[in-house]
Order: sequence, then structure tokens, then C-alpha cells
Amino acid sequence: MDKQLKHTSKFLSLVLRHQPEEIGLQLDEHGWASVEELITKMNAKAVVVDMAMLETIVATNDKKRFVFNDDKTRIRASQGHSIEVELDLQPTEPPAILYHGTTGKYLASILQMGLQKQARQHVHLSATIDTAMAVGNRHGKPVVLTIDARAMHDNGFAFYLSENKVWLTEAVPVQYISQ
Ligand code: HQG
Repeated sequence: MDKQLKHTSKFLSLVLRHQPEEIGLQLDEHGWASVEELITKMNAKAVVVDMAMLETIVATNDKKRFVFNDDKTRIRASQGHSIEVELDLQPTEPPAILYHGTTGKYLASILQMGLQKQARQHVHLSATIDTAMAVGNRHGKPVVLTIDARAMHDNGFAFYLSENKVWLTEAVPVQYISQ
């Protein structure tokens, strides 16, 4: 992805997940923004974007972070929000094992309190060790924790799979976490 697209994509993450008010954008309760309004309001803040760029970002973004509705009049982030949105995800049976990528400095606290969603709407879990390593790497030297998702599921914890294949859950108590 070229530099311009990357910059625009990062800005999209900001306004569609965390701070729509940054450009005076209104998201509906499901996290959708009007494409027309988004383009106008991003351009007003000197962030270069048009429909063709949005289409490229939606199609080529490395993690498929954003989706259009059917007629491409609306756009939203598939996961990762800190603002409260209802993504309408159905509870889904997880694989037996999931992984969480983090870093050493959080470990003591995690092993004491379990995994908590912090600023986001969910705890994010990965299906593969590689993905968890990449997630942990964002915070420092990566540490990958193994989550007994089957036991959690059997004990009534709900799991959701975002449109871009990130596993989400409310919290992971300590007894389901191993190093
Ligand atoms: C840690 C990226 C102390 C947790 C990724 C993590 C992901 C605790 C940090 C998505 C804790 C939160 C989310 C506790 C959890 N004590 N630390 N009890 N419980 N933590 O960024 O999972 O590129 O909010 O381990 O790919 O790192 O944005 O969550 O280190 O899917 O699309 O608190 O963000 O996607 O950090 O990443 P984050 P995350 P995007």
C-alpha cells in the first residue's frame, strides 16, 4: 500500500473506531458512516480521500479492517472500536485453542486479573500463533498466551468472529490462560 493510502487508512481507523468527532462525523449505533459525509468531512480536514481510494483501501487493507454496505453508501470498521457500537455479531463456536499476543510488561497483571478489553469493546484473540505474535509485537517484545477457548465456550462464555476473522470475547479469566 502506498504512503498516501496508508495515511488515509490510519485516519479511517481513527474516525471509524475511536474518534468520529475529530471530523464531526456521526456513526450510527452499528458503527456505519455515510460514505459521502465521510469523504466531505475528511477532505475538509485536508485528508486526501475519494471513492476510488476508499474502494482500494477496503479491498487491499492488510487486515480487511473496513467494509462497505451492499450499495456502498455506508462504510464501517469490522472490529477494534473503542466507542460503543453494536456490530450484530452472532455468538460462534471457537476453535479449541486461541492465542493472545501481548508483551512482557503486561504479563504479571494479565496473570493476576485475566485478559481485559482495556479501551476496546472486546478482548482480541487470534487463531494462529503467527498472528498473535504480530499483535504482541505492536506493544513490545511479543509474548503469546494460549487460551483454552473450548473450556470457556463449554462454560458459557460467548465468542464472536469479526468480519475480518478476529476472535472477540468479553474477558478471559486467568484459569483459561497459559503461557
Ligand atoms: C493488554 C490490532 C494488563 C493486552 C490487533 C494488550 C488486534 C492487559 C493491551 C487489535 C490486561 C490492549 C487489538 C490486563 C489485556 N492487564 N494488560 N489485565 N488485559 N491487556 O491494542 O489485543 O491493527 O487494545 O494484552 O491486530 O493488542 O488495530 O489490544 O496488549 O486485533 O486493526 O492490553 O488491534 O488490530 O491493547 O490489539 P489493544 P490488542 P488493528
